[in-house]
Parts: sequence; structure tokens; C-alpha cells
Amino acid sequence: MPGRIQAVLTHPAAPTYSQFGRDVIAGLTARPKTLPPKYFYDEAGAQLFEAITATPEYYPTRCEMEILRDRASEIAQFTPQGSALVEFGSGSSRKARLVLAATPGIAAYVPVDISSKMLADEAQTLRRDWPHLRVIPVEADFSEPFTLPPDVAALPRVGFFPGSTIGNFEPHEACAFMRHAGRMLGREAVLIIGVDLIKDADILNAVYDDAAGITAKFNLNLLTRINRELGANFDPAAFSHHAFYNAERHRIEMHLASKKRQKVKVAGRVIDFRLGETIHTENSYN
Ligand code: AVJ
Repeated sequence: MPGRIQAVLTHPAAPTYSQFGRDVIAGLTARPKTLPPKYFYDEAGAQLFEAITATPEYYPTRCEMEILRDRASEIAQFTPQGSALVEFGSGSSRKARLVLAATPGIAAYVPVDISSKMLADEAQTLRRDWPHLRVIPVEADFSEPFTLPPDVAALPRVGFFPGSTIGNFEPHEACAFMRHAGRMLGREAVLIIGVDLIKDADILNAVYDDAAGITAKFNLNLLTRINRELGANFDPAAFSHHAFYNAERHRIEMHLASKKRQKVKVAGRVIDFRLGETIHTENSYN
């Protein structure tokens, strides 16, 4: 007989998930199911959003660019010499370029974005186009407090938050954002925010459901991202894009609706969907 048998119990390490993983599990196990819109912006999602802004239906970008062009000199008057322009959710930095062009006194530009590839690419072109501007990109989720680069600590600061992106926050989250932006930018700072106004439901419905289906792709890309990064098995073809204006709450809602009863595996869990059940993926308040 062998002497002693040593039992070796191997426990697979309890899986540890990223913030993304935790947020997805929390959202998909909640009722109703939700997912935070900040996760739209992986590399493909950031590109799809740029494509949305070129659709005939998506007026907000064109409209705000026009306002910024018309009012650039007024905005320049609020911008002290030698200041740092801090943009929350900079994306392609197209709007910042209008401000920079009209305001030669800006010494530094701090684009803040969650989408690392676009952030790095844009920083490179900005440095080429504005050789005297200090471009200091910050990869961060601006819904949470973060620290500004020390290089801009001594400069007057101008916050820039265009695109009605503040409308993607719930009202209490928008308040939290304003509080931490205020703390971060400091007492004498300026903050420029772009907000869309309430208008006809028909117009808004079209804006979030363009005829070419790019907004649908943008919405469904979230499932593809969850599959890739969290090892899930969503079939994006088994969900459909739904966007509608909720008049009582003054917001467009985007959802992903299950086309059938189905089970999906996400990060080791099984998530059940009823026929027609939705994941609420975004609000755009106006
Ligand atoms: C990120 C606020 C500019 O809510 O209008 C576009 C994102 N979602 N189409 C918006 C978005 C669907 C967009 N912003």
C-alpha cells in the first residue's frame, strides 16, 4: 500500500473581473436590464459614433459646429491668455479645433477620453497641426473624478463639454459631474457646455434611428464588445435596436430588444431574456 496519499485540492482562482465586467454583470442582472453608455466607445464604437455624426439625421454635431464657428470670438473672450483647454469626451477633437483656431491664447489642450486609440491618434495630428500647443491627452472615464496632468496645474483652466454628452448622465450623475469638474478645474475656471434643446419627437426619433442603420450598429456593437472582452456568447442578430423619445422624461432612450426567448452566457453566468425584453443602453436627455 502506498504510504500517504496527499490530496491536492486545486481551486480554480475565483475569476476577477474588470470594472467593465462588474458593470456588465450588475446591469444584466438588474431589472430592467441596463448597460452604461460609456462602454459604447471601444475602437469600433468610437469609429461608429464618428460615422453617426455624418448621417443626414444627426443634426447635433453640425449644428453645434456652426454655433461654435459663429460664436468663436465670444468664446475666445472668456478664455484667458495662456490657459489650458480641458475637453471631457474629446473623441475626434473636431469642436476643440474650432475653439483653438479662434483662441490663439490657449497654451495647452487636454483631451480626456475613454477611447485610447482615438485619443492617441488625435493627439498626434493635433501636435502636427498646432506645433506651439502643448497637447496632453488623458485616458480617463470622466464620469469619475480623475487628476489633471501636473503640467497644467499652474495654468488658468477652461473646461469644454460639448455634444450634449451631459445628457447621457442621469440628472444626479450630471450634478456629480459638475461638482467634480468644478473641483478639478478650480475656482476661477470657465466651463463651456453644449446642450441640445427639446424638440419634436419625430425629429429626435429619426436622429437616433438613422435610415442607414449606423446608430443600430453602434448600439449592437456593445454586445460584440462584451463577447470579445468578457467571453460572452451574445448573438447580435438576435437583438434589435430600439430608440424612442420619452416625452415625460425629456429624453431619447436607446434599447437592445431581444427578438426571442433566449439565454446568454456572460462571464460565467447565464442571463435569461424574455421575448421583447430590452437592455436599456443609453439616455440622451434634452
Ligand atoms: C455622445 C451625447 C454625443 O447621445 O447624442 C449618438 C451619443 N448615441 N447616437 C448622443 C449617441 C446615439 C451622443 N453623444
